[in-house]
Amino acid sequence: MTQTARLNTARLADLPPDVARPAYDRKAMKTGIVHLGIGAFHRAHQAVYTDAVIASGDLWWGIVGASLRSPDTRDALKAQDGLYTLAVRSGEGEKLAVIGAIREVVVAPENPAALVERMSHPDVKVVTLTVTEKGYCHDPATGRLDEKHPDVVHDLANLNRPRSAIGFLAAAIARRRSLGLAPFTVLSCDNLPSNGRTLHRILTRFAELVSPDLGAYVRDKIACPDSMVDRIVPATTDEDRAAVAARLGLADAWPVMTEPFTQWVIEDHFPSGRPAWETVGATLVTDVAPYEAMKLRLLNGSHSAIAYLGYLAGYQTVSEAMADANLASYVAALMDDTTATLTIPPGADVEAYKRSLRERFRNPALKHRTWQIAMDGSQKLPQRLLGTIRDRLAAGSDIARHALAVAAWMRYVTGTDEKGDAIDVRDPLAQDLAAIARSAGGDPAALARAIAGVEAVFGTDLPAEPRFVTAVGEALVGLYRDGARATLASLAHG
Ligand code: CS2
Repeated sequence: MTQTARLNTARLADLPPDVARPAYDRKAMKTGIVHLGIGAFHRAHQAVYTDAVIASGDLWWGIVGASLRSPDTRDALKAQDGLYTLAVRSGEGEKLAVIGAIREVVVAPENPAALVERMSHPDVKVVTLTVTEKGYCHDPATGRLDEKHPDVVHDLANLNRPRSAIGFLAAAIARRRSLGLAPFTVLSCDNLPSNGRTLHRILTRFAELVSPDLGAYVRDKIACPDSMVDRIVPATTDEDRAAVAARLGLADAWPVMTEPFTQWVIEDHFPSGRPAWETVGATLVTDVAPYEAMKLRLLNGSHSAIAYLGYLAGYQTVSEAMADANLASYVAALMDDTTATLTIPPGADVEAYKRSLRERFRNPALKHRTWQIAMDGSQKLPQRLLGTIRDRLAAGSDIARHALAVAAWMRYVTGTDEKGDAIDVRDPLAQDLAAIARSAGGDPAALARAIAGVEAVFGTDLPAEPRFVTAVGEALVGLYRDGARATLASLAHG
């Protein structure tokens, strides 16, 4: 059997007619953007908007993507000249488009100086980031730089060969400044609260620790606009690769799978210029905060609740979990509880938004694993669930539903599921949390109190708040006694 030929520039013309492809001169593109963290999410979101801007005739905005850890994406895309397939899936079928915006992928650990050089090129106007919550080397409860983080300690001592996104940004900002180049704008596209402001605070502090002078420069000269990004992008599986290859008639080592919905709201503050993303569907605004809180608390908050409760209930994917009527009605009620804490963005219909979220979660064509969303909960809970809990406590409202989601996370991070099988817990605090679980000796109320004491997640206020500790304790006792399915059933019918 002959091997299927690989997707690349020379084969674009062989694609079936219903597959969209770049119709612009890729060789004429400049590199206006360097992206840190070139995972599936970037390739299904920002790169797609940017591809559309380039297709409209502005060739300035080609992207150099950087992997801060593994060479996998570079290895996949190199033989494809940076081309890859975007597969948009819904119950009605699948649409494929080959995306051409990525010019090159570099692997930071192989040659950190080369990435700093790319970022220091005069053509670069914007550096975008999707490095996940934990990539900010911060304390999730306070949003401040974690000065003891091993990568921060390393990068402060070795700024000529950084490891972290923060280290690369500081090194490239310093280099551009020494070359007399205008600074780039840094656009965070991660699910952090006030992601631009948070990044600016973290980066300024890091730069101050390099030198007071660099600290002042970052504080005064580096723009970090806020942005809200939204598109569900499950990890690509081998089954997905095979299905895409069958349709393309060509092999793509790393297509990205996503849903029809996409949204990008960006604070319009780019002193060095930016792509005209507003011409291809993005919304440029002066204040992202209400959009971001609505999305983080409603979409991501519900996602995390579905991930932990769904996983414990034995559901592999979000759509499978949403097919459990009791879980679905809990999610609807959780969203209603959250709504009271939100400032609704101008013109938004929050009830329609909530309905559309539930519809998206039910998309049967997306195999979005509960395990994938469950990752890094210690970094996600504060902005997804704990802010809502704080606001509801301040208003004197009941927090039982949100406390149940937090309790499900606590049970999940003990590392043992309801059948007694091990859970592969991926979280920077996994070991600490497992040790706390062992010391609680199987008593759920003690476990809830002990985990609620983890300051990096819960701050200093929530552990001292009896209404919080009691609600989470009761929920965890119930989860251990009855299991997730029965707990959700009694909520729905009780
Ligand atoms: C998810 C998000 O994995 C997760 O934690 O909640 O990646 C979610 O799919 C996106 O934020 C949707 O925009």
